[in-house]
Amino acid sequence: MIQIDHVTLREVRMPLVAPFTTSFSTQTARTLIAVEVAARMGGREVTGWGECGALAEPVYSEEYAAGAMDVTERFLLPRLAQVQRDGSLTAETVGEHLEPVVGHRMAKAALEAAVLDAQLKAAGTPFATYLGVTRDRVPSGVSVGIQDSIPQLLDVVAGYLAEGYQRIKLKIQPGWDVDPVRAVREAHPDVPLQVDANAAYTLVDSAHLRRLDAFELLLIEQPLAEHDLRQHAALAQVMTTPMCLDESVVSAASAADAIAMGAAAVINIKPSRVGGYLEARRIHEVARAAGVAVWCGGMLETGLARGANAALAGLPGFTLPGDISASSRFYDRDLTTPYVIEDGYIRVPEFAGLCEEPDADALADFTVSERRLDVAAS
Ligand code: NPQ
Ligand code: MG
Repeated sequence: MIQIDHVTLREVRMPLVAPFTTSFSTQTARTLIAVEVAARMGGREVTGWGECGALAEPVYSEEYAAGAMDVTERFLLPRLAQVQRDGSLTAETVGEHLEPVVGHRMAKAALEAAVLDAQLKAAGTPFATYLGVTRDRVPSGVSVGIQDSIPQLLDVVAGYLAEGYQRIKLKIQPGWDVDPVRAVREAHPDVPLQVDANAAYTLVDSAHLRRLDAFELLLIEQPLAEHDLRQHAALAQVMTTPMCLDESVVSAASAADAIAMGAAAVINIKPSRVGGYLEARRIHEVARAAGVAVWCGGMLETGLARGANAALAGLPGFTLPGDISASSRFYDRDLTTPYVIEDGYIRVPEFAGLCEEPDADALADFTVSERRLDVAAS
C-alpha cells in the first residue's frame, strides 16, 4: 500500500528546437504539467514523477494543461486522499478510484504514472520488468510536421534518416498531402513511411485520400474526426492503405469497438490519451487478441515519460516503430538525462521506476508555476 503525503504540480514550458506544425496548430513550445508525488511506502519515503500529456490549449483533445491542474487539485487528489485512509491505495487501483470522475484521462494518467513510479522505485523494480518486457531496445520513428515547402520537407526528412530514424511519419492536411508524400516517396523508395492527418478530413475527401494508396504507406493515421468510427470503417473499405486510429481510441473498450467495426487495422497507443500505462497495456492485449498491430505514439514527452514509453513499446504486440524519438527531436535540454537514438533504436531503461529523478536546475528553469497540495492532511 502507498500513502501519498503531498503532491506538487508544476506547469512546465519547454521551448521546441523548431516549430511543430500539425493540422490543428503550430507550436513553438511544449507546455505540460509535471506531477511530483511525495509518498510513504513500507515506512520509507519515496518520490514518484509523472507528466500530463494535455497541451496548453484543447486543440488535440478536450483536455488542456491548466484544466488538468485544476481537476487534479479539486477532484482527483481528494478521491485518492479518501481511499488511502483505509490503506487500499496502490498504483493498480488508482484508475478504479478515479473512475467516478468522467473523462480527464490525461490528468488521471499523470497521477497514476507518478504513483506507479513511486511504487516501483520503492521496490527497486524497472518498469520493463514490471511489464514483463525482455527487449532492451525499441525501433525509433519520427513525426515530421508540415513544412513551408517541399524542398524544406525533403531536407528535414533527409536529416532524420541520417540520424538513423527507421520510420518517417508525415503530418498532412488538406492542401498538404499528395504532393509532399509523393516527393518523399520518390526521394526514398524503400523508407517505411506513414501519414497522420489529426482528424483534418471528412468522408467527402475519400476520393482524394485514395490517391495516397499509390505510395505504399504503412498506414494512414486518424484521417477523420475523433468520434467518427463508422466513417473510418467506410473509408477503410475504399482505401488499400491500412487505417490507424489515434484520437478515437481512448480506452480498451473503444479499441474493441473500433476493431469490431472495421475502423482500425492498426492502433496508435498513447498512454496519456488512454488514461495511463495500465489501460495502455489492456489495449495492447485487446488488439493482440484481435490480430491488430499497435505502436506507441508520442505527445512530445519529456524524459519523465519517454523512457517508460520505450518500455511499453517492448511488449510483443508493438510490432511497428513508434513515435519514440530521441529527446533531441523536440528539446535541446530535457528534464532528465536525454534519450538518444543508437543505430535506429531507443534503449529500454534499466533504472527502477518509470523515469529518472528530474534535473533540479532544468526543472527550475522550465517551471513557470507550481502548486503544492497536501494529501495526507486533507
Ligand atoms: C499525434 N504526436 O500523433 C501527436 C500530435 C501532437 C508526435 O505527432 C505539442 C505540440 C504537443 C504538438 C502533442 C505526434 C503535441 C503536438 C501531440 C502534437 O497526433
Ligand atoms: Mg496522431
